[in-house]
Amino acid sequence: MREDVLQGLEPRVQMAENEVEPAEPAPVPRAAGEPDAEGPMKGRSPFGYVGIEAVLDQMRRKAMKTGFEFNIMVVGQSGLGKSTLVNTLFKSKVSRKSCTPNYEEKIPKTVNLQSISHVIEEKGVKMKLTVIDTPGFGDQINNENCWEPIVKYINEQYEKYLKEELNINRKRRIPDTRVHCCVYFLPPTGHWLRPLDVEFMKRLGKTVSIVPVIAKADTLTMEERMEFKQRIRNDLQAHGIRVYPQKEYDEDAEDRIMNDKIREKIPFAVVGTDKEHQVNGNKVLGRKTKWGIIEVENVAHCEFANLRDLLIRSHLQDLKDVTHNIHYETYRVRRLNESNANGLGLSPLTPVNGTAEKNETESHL
Ligand SMILES: Nc1nc2c(ncn2[C@@H]2O[C@H](COP(=O)(O)OP(=O)(O)O)[C@@H](O)[C@H]2O)c(=O)[nH]1
Ligand SMILES: [Mg+2]
Repeated sequence: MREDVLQGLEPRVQMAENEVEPAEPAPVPRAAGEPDAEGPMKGRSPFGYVGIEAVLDQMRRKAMKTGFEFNIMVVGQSGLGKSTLVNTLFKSKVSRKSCTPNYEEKIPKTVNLQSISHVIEEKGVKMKLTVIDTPGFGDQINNENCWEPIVKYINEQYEKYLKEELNINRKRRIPDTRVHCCVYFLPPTGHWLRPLDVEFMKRLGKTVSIVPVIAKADTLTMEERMEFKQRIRNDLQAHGIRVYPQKEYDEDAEDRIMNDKIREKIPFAVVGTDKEHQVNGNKVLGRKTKWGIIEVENVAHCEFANLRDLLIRSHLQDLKDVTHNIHYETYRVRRLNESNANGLGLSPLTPVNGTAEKNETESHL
């Protein structure tokens, strides 16, 4: 056979002639005119390379086309810088700042949940980011049960997803409103976890991935920060509170090493800002103080960059996976068991509100 014919049309036959006969029969040669599926591999040994790695490109292209959803909840007292930090994280006005100037007057009667969605696009990748703000949390003198609306909201999103999954004509892509991460803001007191913090993280830790942060860390000295962080870690351990990333969800040794580094640093002492300043001729995000400019993204100044890297650059997909495979799965199993125990089968799920309240009561026992 002529070389050009072999190359263009029957590469496998050519190899069989030139090399050792393969153990398995060579695949049927493509007919003339059929597209060359081997693309860049033409001319190389077809037995040495299959091209499976190209699936990564396919996944990437698909993911870019469909985009993805990420839902982040911020919890903490008013004025701790929640809105500012979310804006700093996504470098845009994604979270509404409180506009009422008088602090006393803006305290709402109850915790009031607000969710705002934005589509953020960077280098062709689209992300639908939803920020769920919880104004009013911990603002009252008696904060008993102020976590209830939050538990209710989280469970309602699981219930919505479950209902969609159980639908006979279910959507190909179920809209995902589940909370993938809950950033819990600790006031920079420099003391210990308050009973409210313990209660909140204890109750919510098994339902959602919690990332605690020390808010407005610029108000503490470096020594105070280190001490406060250590005390918080001790308190978390003493109360059996598991925050993200949990040791038991590490998938392998590599995960463990990476996550151990994060666990050593938790809670991140963060500073947020919406202002840029000139430092050595460069524009940086920072807060101007009497002592100079605190650069938000400089790891020598605060741990904002560590938080950003965890939430967006290194663990975003893992947060989604943990939400789906662990928190949602726990919810799903419990709900399906409940339905079976009631002899109702799967379909007649109680309405979202009723269910959420029921689960909420259970989780408070
Ligand atoms: N010192 C300091 N002030 C901050 C920080 N982040 C936000 N603030 C200020 O604190 C006030 C309340 O911030 P805001 O984001 O509205 O708090 P939220 O009520 O928790 O959403 C604003 O005046 C912010 O400029 C921070 O990291 N350090
Ligand atoms: Mg706010």
